[in-house]
Amino acid sequence: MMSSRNISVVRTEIALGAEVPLIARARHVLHLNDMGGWTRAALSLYPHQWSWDSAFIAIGLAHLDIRRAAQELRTLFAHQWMTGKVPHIVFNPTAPPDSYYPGADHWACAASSPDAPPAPPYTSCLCQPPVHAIAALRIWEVAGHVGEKARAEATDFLREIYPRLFAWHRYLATFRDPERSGLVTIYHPWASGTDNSPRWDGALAAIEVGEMDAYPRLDLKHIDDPSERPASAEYDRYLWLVKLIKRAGCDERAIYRSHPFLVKDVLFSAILVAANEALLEIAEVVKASDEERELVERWAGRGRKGLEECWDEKLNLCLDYDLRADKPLRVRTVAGFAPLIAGQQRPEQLTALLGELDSVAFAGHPELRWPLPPSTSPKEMGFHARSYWRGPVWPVANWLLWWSLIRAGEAERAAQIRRASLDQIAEEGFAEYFEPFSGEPLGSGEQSWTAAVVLDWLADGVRSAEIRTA
Ligand code: 9WN
Repeated sequence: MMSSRNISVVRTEIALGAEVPLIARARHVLHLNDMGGWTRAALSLYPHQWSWDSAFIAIGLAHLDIRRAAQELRTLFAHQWMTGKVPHIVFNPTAPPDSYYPGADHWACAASSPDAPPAPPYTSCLCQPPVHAIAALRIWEVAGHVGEKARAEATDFLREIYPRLFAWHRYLATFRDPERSGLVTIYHPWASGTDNSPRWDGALAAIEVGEMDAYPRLDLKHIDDPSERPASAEYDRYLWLVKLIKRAGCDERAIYRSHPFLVKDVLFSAILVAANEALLEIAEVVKASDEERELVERWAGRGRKGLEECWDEKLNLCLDYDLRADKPLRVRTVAGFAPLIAGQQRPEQLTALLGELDSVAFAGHPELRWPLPPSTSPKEMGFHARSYWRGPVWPVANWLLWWSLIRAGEAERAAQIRRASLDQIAEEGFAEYFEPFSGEPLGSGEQSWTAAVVLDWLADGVRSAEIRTA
């Protein structure tokens, strides 16, 4: 099981003075995006509440204000569906109508599903990787360092959120894995959180886009260079898949029967394994029933088994599986480190994964500005240094690797990722992602989750209390 004690293993001595400007800047980004009870993912490009962004944001907020961190998750889970699904976006009713597409109007259909929460606010009917239990546990751990009152409040929060987290994980283990493979099925690249990754190219190529109305690329208004965002051919497919999901009435079973994009996502599944471990720790705190704990343990075990079956010995990585084509999607991306993220990997597998991470295919590439893994290996055909998840370095992906390396007992490697990430952000700002060779900040500026992971990394070297007052 994951231990809160391990988290502080890589504490390094940082002079508080040297880091204060970064702390203040990170606080400023979260403050700027604070909508009162929830945080927009970014100032202009993403004016709504995104599911996994909010989980990372809660982790960062824990170091500033425990109550506000808890509120971030509470607000998100207030829009949980009857099935247990946590929607990938909760739309901000006050966002200008032409700020994001597809927005609330486009997804309003989801509200007609008998499983949807009351609207407005509207939600999408997709979901994103389940970082939430990890975040809830992190809030409770940080509260323990703050003092008895904070810990007691955080324990109350865990009691409140536990049944919702349990329902969320049960939804993923059932609706999203009818085969009981331990692997989560996604039916849209947006659900993976790594939208235009070449992980999905093979599965998307098989999709024939039918009749569609013209649509606006509002996302392109917020960035300088269109190549930083997904291409039109990709967007056509994203919107076609949304159309099919709407046509199926957002009904999970109907989608599963007819949808052309059904993929077992190893990164999503690995995060779920780690989140189930976190949920077990939460279950212990809130004294959940033995029956529920056994179920969560079973889900985690099944997840590990499923990931094992997706292991590719030649690539030393885990591969997603295309259910429609009935074959693995053979592309080297950061998602391939899934067993590391799930934790408790076999020793030989850990060695293989670390070798891959350090190799020229990832963080050991000699031309990198910082030794941080590009989202897609530069050795892949689908690699593109500026395009979104096709190559740029993403701080949240690095946070996941850092956190996983600590749990795997790889403190030194974890410290390297943390240091390089902090250097990158201190120099280039709180961008959504970075060009791996030049280090240029790309995508959105003032991205909330970038600020959040910075706060969590800094808490590793300075106490949260000092972050609160900096
Ligand atoms: C679609 C908000 C989200 C992240 C995703 C990232 C991007 C949206 C988009 O932004 O996705 O959900 O419009 O591109 O890929 O991981 O949650 O930050």
